Amino acid sequence: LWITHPKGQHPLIAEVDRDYAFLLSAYDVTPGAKTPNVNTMLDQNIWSWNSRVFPGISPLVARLNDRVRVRVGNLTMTNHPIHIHGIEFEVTGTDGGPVPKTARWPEVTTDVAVGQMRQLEFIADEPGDWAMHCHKSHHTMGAMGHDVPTMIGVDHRGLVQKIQKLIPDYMVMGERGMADMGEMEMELPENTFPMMTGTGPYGPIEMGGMFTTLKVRAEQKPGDYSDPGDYKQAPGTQSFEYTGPVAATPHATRAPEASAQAAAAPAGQVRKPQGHAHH
Ligand SMILES: [Cu+2]
Repeated sequence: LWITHPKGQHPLIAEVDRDYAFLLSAYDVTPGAKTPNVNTMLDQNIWSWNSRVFPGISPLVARLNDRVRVRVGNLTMTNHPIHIHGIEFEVTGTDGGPVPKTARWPEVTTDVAVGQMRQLEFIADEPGDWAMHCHKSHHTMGAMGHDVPTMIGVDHRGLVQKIQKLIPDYMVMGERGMADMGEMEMELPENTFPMMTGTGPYGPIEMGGMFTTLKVRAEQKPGDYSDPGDYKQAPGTQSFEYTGPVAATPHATRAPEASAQAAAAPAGQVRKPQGHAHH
C-alpha cells in the first residue's frame, strides 16, 4: 500500500487523529490444503483485510470525537461494499485524488470496486463497539461457506441420530440459517480455520472473513491503538425481553360492502398436485 502525503497543508486533505489502511485480498484454499488454488478467478473462499480474517483482524480504535481516516484498496476480482455501523462517513478521496467538499455525501456503505482505492473519513461521535464489514454475506465467512444446500425450514428432528448410526460424525447445516454454523464445535481439517466464529459479550457472533469492529471510547488515550475490550453499556440502555402483561391481539374487521362482495364472489377451488403426470 502506497500513501503519498502532501507537502504541507492541502485544502481538501484534513488533519486526522487516526489513520487506518488496509488492502482487500481473496484466496481459494481447499479446506486442509497447504497451498492456494492460484488459478481460481472468482470462487474464492477466504476473504481478508491485510491478509487476515476475523477474529484475527484487530479492531479499529478511536477516541470519542476523533476524526478518523480509513483507506481501503481492493486487490480482489470482485467489488466489496464496505459497511460501518454506528457512524456516518464521507468518501473524501479516490485513486484520482481528494474529493471536492461539494461532492461528498454521508454514507454508511461504500462499494470498493475491483482495483479501486477509497478513502473514508468520519467523526467517531458514537461510543460503542460497531460492526465494520464487507456487506456481501459470504465475504464474512471462511472456507465451507459456499456450496451448502439451503436447508432452511427443513425439519431435521431425529434425522441426525439416524444418520449418525451410519456416519458417526454427521452434522446438519443451516437449519435456522447459516448462523447455526458459528455455534458448531466441529473438528476442522488441519491448516483450516472455522467458517464463522468469534464471541462477543452475549455469546457467539458467527462472523469470519472481512469483518472487524470499530471501537469508540471516551476514555481512549490520544494515539492509543490498543483494544479497549468489550464496550460496557450504560445501565438501562440495553434491550431486554418484555415479560409483562400482553394486550389482546386486535382483530381485523371488514367493511360491510367488502363483506357483501366477498359473500357474492364464487369460492376459489384449490387443487393440489396429484403425482407427476402433467408436470
Ligand atoms: Cu466483500
